[in-house]
Amino acid sequence: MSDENKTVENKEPKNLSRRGFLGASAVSAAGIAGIGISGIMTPAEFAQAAEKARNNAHHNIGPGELDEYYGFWSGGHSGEVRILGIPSMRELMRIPVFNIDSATGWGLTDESKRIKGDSADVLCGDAHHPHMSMKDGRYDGKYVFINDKINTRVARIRCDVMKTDKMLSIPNVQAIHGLRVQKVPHTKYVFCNGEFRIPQPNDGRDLNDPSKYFTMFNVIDAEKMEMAFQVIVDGNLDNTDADYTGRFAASTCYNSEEGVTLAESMRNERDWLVVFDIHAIEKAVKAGKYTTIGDSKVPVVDGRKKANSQYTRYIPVPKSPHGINTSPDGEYFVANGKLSPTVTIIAINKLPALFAGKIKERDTVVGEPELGLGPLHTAFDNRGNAYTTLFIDSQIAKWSVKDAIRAYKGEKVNYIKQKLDVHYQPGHNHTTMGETRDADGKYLISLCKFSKDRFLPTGPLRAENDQLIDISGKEMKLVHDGPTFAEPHDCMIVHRSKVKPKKLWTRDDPIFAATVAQAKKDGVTLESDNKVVRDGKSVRVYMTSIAPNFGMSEFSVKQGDKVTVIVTNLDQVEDVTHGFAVNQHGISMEIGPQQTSSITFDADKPGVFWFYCHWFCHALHMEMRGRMLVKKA
Ligand code: RUQ
Ligand code: CUA
Repeated sequence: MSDENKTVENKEPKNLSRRGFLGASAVSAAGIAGIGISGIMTPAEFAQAAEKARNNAHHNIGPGELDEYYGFWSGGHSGEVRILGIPSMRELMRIPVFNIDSATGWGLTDESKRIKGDSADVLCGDAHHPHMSMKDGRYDGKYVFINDKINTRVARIRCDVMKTDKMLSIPNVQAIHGLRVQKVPHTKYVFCNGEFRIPQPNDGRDLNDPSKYFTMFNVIDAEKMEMAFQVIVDGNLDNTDADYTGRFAASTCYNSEEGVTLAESMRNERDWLVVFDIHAIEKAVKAGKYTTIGDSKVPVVDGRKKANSQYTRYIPVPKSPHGINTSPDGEYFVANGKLSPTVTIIAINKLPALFAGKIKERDTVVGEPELGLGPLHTAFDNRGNAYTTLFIDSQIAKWSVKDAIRAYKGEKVNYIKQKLDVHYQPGHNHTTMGETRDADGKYLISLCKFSKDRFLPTGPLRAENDQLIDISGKEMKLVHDGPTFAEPHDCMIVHRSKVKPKKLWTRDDPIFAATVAQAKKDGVTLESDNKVVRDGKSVRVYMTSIAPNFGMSEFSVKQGDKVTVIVTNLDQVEDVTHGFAVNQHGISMEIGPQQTSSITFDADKPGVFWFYCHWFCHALHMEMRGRMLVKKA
């Protein structure tokens, strides 16, 4: 890297379109022109040619070209979140969240441990549902929230730096599963479900008395990342979604039987959708009408049927519903049947009457189309169509919401428009911008749990298959197979215009503010000083980095010291990240341009230990190293 590369380049991001984003329009125009040369096309021929060009063009993003959308993929039990470019399906980045990550040091660095807080020692997670914060029902590009089902946590990713910046353990529940954000007026709250019922209090006294078990709906203050309140419910809670008025959220329940075994939880022909009146609950909490559980100070209200409250209503729906999705026009909740071949359409504008006691629960149901076997999740376009995954049938059913409602009224209409085979057993699906008012009906992702024969076999464990489907035309067209590692559980797709990532860190970033504050106390200027500060047995080693050098080529400590190495990357060049790794100590971290990172370890072995930079940064990257000298105690 020459010196000119090291000059400050802190201009506004380049206009993406300058890259000659070869969207569908350019290629389709070329394709159509090619066909058209031999003669004048009839409208039918033109339509056919346009269709063909569309099929060939949309997802074809060439080398050096940029995608139109960011896709945020949950990594399931790998515990991370991944960013994909859509429609190319290229993986752009991995964001470690609940896992530990060797490359970035997530879970090892002092900054990440501070962010993980009380769960700093928990090294795994099951990340299901990534959802971006919104304003007026549209993505605002600020945060992505993600749940951890294994350890009952919710984390937040800051989209300017694409790093996890907050993590919260949810008290008094187990297995946070469904997670969505309040869409309107903005994401004040994150809603998330405790899936499994547990004894309350869960202190060993009522292990085997299921009548003492319950679970709760959890509401988090999105900006503070603190609990706002919890709502006790009957049954259990699976998935959730919010409406476009800001008043309601709804969660599916597959265990209305309140059983603790599979057989017990499958007895009923109908389970339910529980609808929460967020405004009523907020009001009660403000008025102090709540209780608390154990040591937790979180306000808890009772939304069980027997409490006869204004907080909840339970709408019966066929057997073991799973996904719940709000249509982007704000009109309907669609609950997906799982063990029933149907989905249930609930009119959101009837919910105020239900809460006012003017109509009955089932009066809110305006459609119950039969779609096929194992409906799990539904996505939407901007033309009134819904797309439902059929797990057992390995298909996506495309259907018209309006026609399904007409059919429910008794009209003879075929609401199913197409069924497309996917490969195989789809769980979630997601359309471009489809969970917002900006649904654009261009692409659909089908997250298939099995790939079987679609890829070269890799031993007993196989990739999963994320399929890209073009839905912009009359018919759904499968255009790409995307093998992925365990387990893209869910995803969401955001137009690139909504996301504004930084090129460099800012020196006052809150992610490393505590480290900066410590340096101040130690009288260290991070941007220039290279020195060792001793504080009893605690030793803080401050160094800078600028390609291809660390500010220190060696430092000395004593056996038995607790050593914290704090590295400040002075490079101001886009994309020049350094690393810091220490031999034989399990120490590894990333230091992005202008970032400060720190990591703490015990110097328990006397001797010479090399430290080095492990992010390839310069022609002399291999030489970017030094010695830690540990004197014998
Ligand atoms: S759930 S496959 Cu964890 Cu999102 Cu439906
Ligand atoms: Cu710095 Cu490699």
